[in-house]
Amino acid sequence: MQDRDLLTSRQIEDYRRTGFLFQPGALEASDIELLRSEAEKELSQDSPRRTVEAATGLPYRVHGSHLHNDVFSQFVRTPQMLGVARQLLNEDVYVHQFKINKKRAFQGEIWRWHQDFMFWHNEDQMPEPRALTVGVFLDEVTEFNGPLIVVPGGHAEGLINTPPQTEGWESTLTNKLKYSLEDSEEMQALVDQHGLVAPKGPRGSLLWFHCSIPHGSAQNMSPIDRSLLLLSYNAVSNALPAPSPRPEWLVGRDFSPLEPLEGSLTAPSRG
Ligand SMILES: O=C(O)CCC(=O)C(=O)O
Repeated sequence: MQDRDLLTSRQIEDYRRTGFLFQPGALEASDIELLRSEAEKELSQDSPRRTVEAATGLPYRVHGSHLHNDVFSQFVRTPQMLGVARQLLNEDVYVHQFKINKKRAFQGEIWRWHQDFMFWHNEDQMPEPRALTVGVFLDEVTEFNGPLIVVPGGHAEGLINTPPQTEGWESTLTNKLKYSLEDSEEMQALVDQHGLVAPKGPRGSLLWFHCSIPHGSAQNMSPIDRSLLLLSYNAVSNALPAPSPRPEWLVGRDFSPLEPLEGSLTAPSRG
């Protein structure tokens, strides 16, 4: 199958206009179960790539698993991910960032409004907003467990000027966001104009979104976990021009075009 066959021209037009594309229940059940169990393994292993809640010491985020875990390294190259990213960005891509965010039942915290490109431009010198993220629903996402909310069409307005609210790259690991759109008049105006959308769906749903779309998510006060795998691709022509102090597990430095995986995702062998 060629990349051009993965999405219809209508889906691509919708993505360009709204800045997002939702594919409910798109992944095979066996693939999503494999990703879920590998995500739990990643979250349970102590590592500098893992971020824990200050109050409880419980992990809620891990970065860079595609560089350390064979299933995730395969996953970023599956045609369903890589092919769609190439179709939407219209060129070869590499992985700029990979993270798993677990928003725990009863506890999972808010992610304030932000634009990913604000971080990638200011912290990593990414030249242009030619990057995107796919959010893979590792759990069912409902209105109760903190769905990701986007401002449809908000990507087209470009970056909203936001002064840094914390210092140092380490603060970009946590949900105390360095560049947050909270209290921003521009954000208010965008929502007045475009409204808000929170795509919801079963495990294995895919939410593609443009790196400039304003987004965020509320606390999870429900008794149901909400884990989200966030895989960000950048166009090869938009590779970072200079080193950044952020480590490679946080910001991709291998700018070679990714080649598609042949065959299907394979579970690690036991023993
Ligand atoms: O997990 C979420 O709900 C949002 C996280 C997010 O936007 C991010 O990590 O940049």
